[in-house]
Amino acid sequence: MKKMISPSLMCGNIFDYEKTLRVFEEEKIEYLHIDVMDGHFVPNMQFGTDTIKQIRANTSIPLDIHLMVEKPEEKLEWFDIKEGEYVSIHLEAGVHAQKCLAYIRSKGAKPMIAISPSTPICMIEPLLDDCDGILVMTVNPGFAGQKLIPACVKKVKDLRKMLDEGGYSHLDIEVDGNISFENAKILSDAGANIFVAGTSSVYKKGYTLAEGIAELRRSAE
Ligand code: S6P
Ligand code: MG
Repeated sequence: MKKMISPSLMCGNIFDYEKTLRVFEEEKIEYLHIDVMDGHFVPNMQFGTDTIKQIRANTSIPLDIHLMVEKPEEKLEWFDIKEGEYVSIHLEAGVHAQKCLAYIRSKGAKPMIAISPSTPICMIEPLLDDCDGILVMTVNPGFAGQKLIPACVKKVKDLRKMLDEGGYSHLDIEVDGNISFENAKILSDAGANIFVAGTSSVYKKGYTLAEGIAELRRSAE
């Protein structure tokens, strides 16, 4: 499967977004990871709907919107989801995951189900037909700069096996949280193919953005 990079915009400095986006475009990054936090599902807040619309209007990079919000079924319409974007909702965020995934797909976008570290992979089995991918959180959602929870590596491996055995090997596995150069290699070997890049790689001190991207690509191959 093609290995893809999705840098998290929230890890950058808001005053540098313009420059950051131009570098991401030059480096041909595949997706731009947009974290949305509501202060309820996670103890933090991030990116509102108008900001997302402005970001979309100012870059050709397709968005990868990670919704860490309660009751996404009540909020999806606010985002004006576009064709070709990835949109992930958390299984833990409500009881209407299937309905949300179907709505995302009806917009021509690619639905993903996201799972927090404590959620077992068997929980998403009934949703596989409704998804284009699974976002496996490798830290508890809410903040950048955390340490990867080691059990998540086995989870990715087990998930890739479950997908392969069930006829779902075409589904993407995205990993998010402390995707350092070292962890990217480990998770790539485990079966992940989309890597959310944050403070642990692309924005790492001592690297330019372009250097961080190149190093992450090497690690994930
Ligand atoms: C965290 C969020 C993530 C972070 C990313 C930060 O809740 O969903 O997308 O932005 O994980 O990267 P790092 O390398 O600082 O963990
Ligand atoms: Mg995220």
